[in-house]
This record gives sequence, C-alpha cells and structure tokens, in this order.
Amino acid sequence: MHTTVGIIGAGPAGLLLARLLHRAGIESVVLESRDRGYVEQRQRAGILEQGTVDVLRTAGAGERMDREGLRHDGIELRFDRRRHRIDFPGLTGGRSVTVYAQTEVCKDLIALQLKEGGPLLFGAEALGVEDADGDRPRVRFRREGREGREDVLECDYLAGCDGFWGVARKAVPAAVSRVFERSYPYAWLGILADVAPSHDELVYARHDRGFALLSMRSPSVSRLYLQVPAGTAAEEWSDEEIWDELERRFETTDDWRLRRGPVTQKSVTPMRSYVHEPMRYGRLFLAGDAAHIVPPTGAKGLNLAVGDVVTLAHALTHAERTGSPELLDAYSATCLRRVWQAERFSYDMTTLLHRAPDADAFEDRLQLAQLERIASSRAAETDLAEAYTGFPLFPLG
Ligand code: RFL
Ligand code: PHB
Repeated sequence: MHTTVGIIGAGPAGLLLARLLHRAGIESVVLESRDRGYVEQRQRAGILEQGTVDVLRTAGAGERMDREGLRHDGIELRFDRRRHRIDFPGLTGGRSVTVYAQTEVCKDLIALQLKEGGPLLFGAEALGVEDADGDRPRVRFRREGREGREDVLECDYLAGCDGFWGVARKAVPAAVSRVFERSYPYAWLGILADVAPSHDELVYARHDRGFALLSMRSPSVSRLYLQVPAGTAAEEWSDEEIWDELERRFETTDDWRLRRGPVTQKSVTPMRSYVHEPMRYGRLFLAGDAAHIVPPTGAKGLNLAVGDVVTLAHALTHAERTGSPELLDAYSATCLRRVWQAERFSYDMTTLLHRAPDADAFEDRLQLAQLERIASSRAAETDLAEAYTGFPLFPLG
C-alpha cells in the first residue's frame, strides 16, 4: 500500500489533516487503532477557539457546528464566594469561543472523510514506524480480524497524530529529542449529567477545598469537573458526594444555585504538561497530543492540535506544488512558538485555580491576590481573555 501522506490516528488532528489535504488534492490514508464508535464517544474537549471555528468552516466541516454550537462571550471566575465575569468580545476586539464537543467535531469529520475523502481504516493499529528519516517512511500496522498478519503503508510523508500514548513519537531517536515535562499532584474527576447547565457560561472556581469547573455540552447536558488528588479512582466518589462537593466549591454570596441531575458518565483525567522537541524528524511530522500535552484548565489541547495540522497541511501543499521544502523545514519551529504560549497559559491557569496538597496560607493569598488583580485591572483581564480566546493561527492558504 502506498500513499502521499500516511496519517496515524483519527482523533481531531488526524481527521482534520486528512480533510485539509483532501481539499488541497493531496492523497492520504488514515490508520486508527480503535473502532468508529469509540472515537465518536470519547468525552474530551468542549471549547473551540475562534480560529478553530474558522478552520472547520473553511474545511467545509462547520455546518452542524454553526447550527448546534453555542457561542460564548465570556467566562466567570469564582473565588471567595464572589463572581467575576470576563467579557471576551469587549476585551479582545470581538473574539469569542464556541462550545461544541470534540465528539461532535470528530463525528462531522469522519462522516465527510468516509463520504468524500481517502481511506480511513478503523481497527488498524500502527505497530511501528520505519525509515522516518529516509525517502520512503513506512508504517507497520495490524488490522482487526487479521491477527498474525502485518500490513505495511509506505508513504512520502508521515503524520504522527496518534496522541500521547501513540507509537509515532517513539520513532524519533532519543539523541535528537528533547522532552519538557511537569506532572501535577491533582487530577480532574469529570461527570456528564442530564441536567440544564446551572449557568449560561463556563464557571472556573477557586476554593480552599480545590478547583471546580462548570461546563456544558448542550442546553440540557452539563459537564462538571472537580479537582481530586492524583491517583483517585472515579468509583471512590458517589454521585451524591460529587454534587455535595461541587455545591461547596461553587458557593456564592448571592442566590445562585447548582442544579443536580442524573450522572451518565464519570471519569478521572490525570494532568500533565509535556512538549517533545522537535516536532519533526526526517519525513515524520508529529501533531497534536502526540507532540505536546497541556493540563485541561485553559481548554487548549484540541485547539493546539488544530493549529499544528493547519500549519502542516499548508507546508505539505506548498511542498507538493512547488517542490520546495522550506515550510516543512519551518514546521516544528512555527508550531512550537504557539505551543509554548499555550503551555505557559495552561500552567498559569492551573496553578492559579488549583490547590496543591502542600499549599500553605501564603500561596492561598497569592492566588487570591492574582484573582483580585484580574478582577480589577483591565490589562490583566485582557491578558487572560486574549489567551483564552486563542493565539493567532497560521494564515490559511
Ligand atoms: P487524540 O484525540 O488522542 O487522538 C489520537 C488518536 O490516535 C489513535 N491511536 C492510534 N491509531 C493507530 N495506531 C496507533 N498505534 C495508535 N495510537 C493511538 C487513538 O485511538 C486516537 O483516536 O489526539 P489529537 O488528535 O492530537 O487531539 C488532541 C485532543 O484530543 C486533546 O488535546 C484534547 O481532548 C484536550 N482537551 C481539551 N482541549 C481543548 O482544546 N479544549 C478543551 O476544553 C479540552 N478539554 C481535554 C479536555 C482533554 C481531556 N482529557 C480527557 C485528556 C478535557 C479533558 C477531560
Ligand atoms: C469541557 O467542557 O470539557 C471543558 C471546558 C473548559 C476547560 C476544560 C474542559 O477548560
């Protein structure tokens, strides 16, 4: 089997890359280890930056998002039982974000790919990458139901879009890699609940008992998160304990109330910051979570993945049309500039709002002072609003 661009992974990065290449007339094959149902149901991100929304529209994948996505013009910061709203358009010259779940973005891209695009193989697990720095990189893979037999996909370029646990990154020799990493002593316990969101915008709450986040999936489905100690298992918390704890952390001095409803999903997400440099090795290009992870507090992961593949699709198109590798050569450095801005913002939001197990009163006061600063200074508020609504994307060609 041979193709121009081999893509490992059908998460948002791999699917959008395939779509952008198809629109540019470049052939690709996507290999995905899981089945379609799994990819379409995996609960993850919920917030799309303006730039991500624009890219999905340009890629012809924005129709349902435009109908069902919820435009949000702000978020609320909650601390000391007080509420402070950040007004995105007013602070950023009109920018906002859109609540449209990653599951829905993936469903839309999968449907388009199967209808119009090149091969998208589910149940096709990449086992390893060979000759990444040669002229014809290869992926060895195994298809479900064909155990004991290996297939090989040979390509001109290879995109590693296989997430943090994938195989693509392992093809980059340690001698040329540099890894930057932080783990955090806490995790997020997330629930999905069949109840109308208790507020019309997201609420990020800092509390002495720990962080809490109120988000949503639709006008009738809430998504809520609680900071819990790293290593916590979701089963350790009953639904009632979760609601009680959310109520404590979201408490306000006014008459705001948390609505409770049936919990339909419960899971724990570990928190990590991670960057692999460079994001390119020979003809192998890493994109999305395969190259970098941010803690979810800033809602940047999916948006970074989109930025990477827009840059990569543009560079590959340029190389195919002109024969010049200049944009491919610049790929890693171009992406990393944006990646590090998001790493910095996600780290700041995380450490501002979470309570470390060993935090003392001094650190509590510093967090509150910073939140006060944001609430009372237009400059500090603007800094947050600009970062939250998104750093500039590479221009679409
Ligand atoms: P993905 O989504 O992990 O997709 C990788 C795909 O590769 C497949 N795969 C393989 N396929 C073939 N062979 C192999 N050997 C393979 N190994 C793996 C996997 O099955 C999978 O389908 O990576 P991608 O495409 O880079 O997308 C990244 C995003 O998924 C991620 O950054 C976001 O979900 C992060 N994130 C958030 N990002 C946001 O922008 N806004 C948010 O509000 C937001 N909230 C979140 C989040 C992530 C969370 N979790 C669970 C980590 C909230 C949470 C709770
Ligand atoms: C979500 O809705 O899942 C979500 C929203 C904002 C975040 C993280 C996750 O910062």
